[in-house]
Amino acid sequence: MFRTYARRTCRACAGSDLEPVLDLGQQPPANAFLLPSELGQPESKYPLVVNLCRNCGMVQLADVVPAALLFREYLFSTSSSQDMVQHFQTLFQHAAAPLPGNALVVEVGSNDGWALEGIRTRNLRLLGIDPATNLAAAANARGIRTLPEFFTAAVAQQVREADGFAHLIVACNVLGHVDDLDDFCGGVRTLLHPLGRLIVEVPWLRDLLEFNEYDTIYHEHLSYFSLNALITLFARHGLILRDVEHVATHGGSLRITVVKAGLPEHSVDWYMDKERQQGQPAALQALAAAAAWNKQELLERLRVCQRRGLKVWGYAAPAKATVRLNYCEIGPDLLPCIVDTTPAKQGRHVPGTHQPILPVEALSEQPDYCLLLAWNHHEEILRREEAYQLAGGRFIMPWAGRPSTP
Ligand code: JHZ
Ligand code: ZN
Repeated sequence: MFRTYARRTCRACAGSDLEPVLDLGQQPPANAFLLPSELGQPESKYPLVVNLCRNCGMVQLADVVPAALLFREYLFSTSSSQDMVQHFQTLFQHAAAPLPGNALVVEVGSNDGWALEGIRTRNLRLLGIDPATNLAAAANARGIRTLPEFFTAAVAQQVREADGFAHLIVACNVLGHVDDLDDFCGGVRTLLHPLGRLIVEVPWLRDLLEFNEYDTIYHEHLSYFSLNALITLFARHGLILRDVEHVATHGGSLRITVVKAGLPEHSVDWYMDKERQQGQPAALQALAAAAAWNKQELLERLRVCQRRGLKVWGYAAPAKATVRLNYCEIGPDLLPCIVDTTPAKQGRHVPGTHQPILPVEALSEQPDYCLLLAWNHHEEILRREEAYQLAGGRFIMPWAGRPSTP
């Protein structure tokens, strides 16, 4: 059992006016899928309490599980979704298009390196940085140079000394995982070329609140960003948030471009307005009730299926499945197993609720329904599992709604 530490200052503005707004109870680390031999042993669980900074509006976890426990061996790989690989490769292809020959491109949180693959044939120097030693080794084995490190100011300094400035730094779904964002921004300042760009993607707090995406709240995700919090953070480090796009990934994300010099474009004001219209403090207060409502509603639907003798399995074991199943207390009695395409997850069990994870080929047993726990990939999954649907199987969404039609 590792010890958590309580964070008392805001990760974006360094203020200390933090107010608890949601308590999801004691939860296991969402990606700590258990080996069969670990099933009988006591499991580590940690508090999952969300704070709001009343100064800058940043939403963030109160308790920090050590990063070394969460990220050094990582079972999630980007390449588990073809749509996501496509999304990131396209991002790199567009962002790299205007770069001078031989420019350095750095991806922070490069996972298994599949995003960088999108520009490997270009005349550029590519470098991935990712703390997961298993994933960095896989990327290196394919020739995508990857440092098995957390991105820190010290690592940025080392890279700059060895490779020079980076014209492009990309960090997708990584900022939320970083406890010391000041150190991260310091690293960006050190490594980014004066005319270079940092491109960041983070799930957007507005969408989390709008669509009740409480299952994306887990220990790995220390921050849930509003645009206002991002601007505040970068401004404290002399970095300018130049433009914003809204992208559909992970339930709705912001893609932002950050530069060392320049002026913000109109898109920044436009999305700031969207946040103001939502009225975030009120929407945050409603989140606890929305999560509790989902729990009751989902349990009821599963019980009805059980009473009618219908077989319901889970489809996909993303980190967010661990959160939803544990928070809703959905055990193997209501949902006996889960199928997932990731070989490293198969044969393991969901932390806390213990459903076994089977290969997707097990769907040939034709459960009546599959609860689609990786709802963010629903289009790809419905495409992929056509045979199951044609044979009469149906997907159901984890929020109240209709079964899908094939
Ligand atoms: P997916 C990850 O969260 C991890 P997770 C991380 N912490 C993060 O920040 C977010 O992304 C943004 C399976 N699958 O992408 C594969 C199928 O079985 O929702 C994966 O196990 N069949 C870095 O873990 C899971 O679903 C399929 O056809 O919540 C998807 O996990 C497809 C497409 C996926 O991320
Ligand atoms: Zn703050």
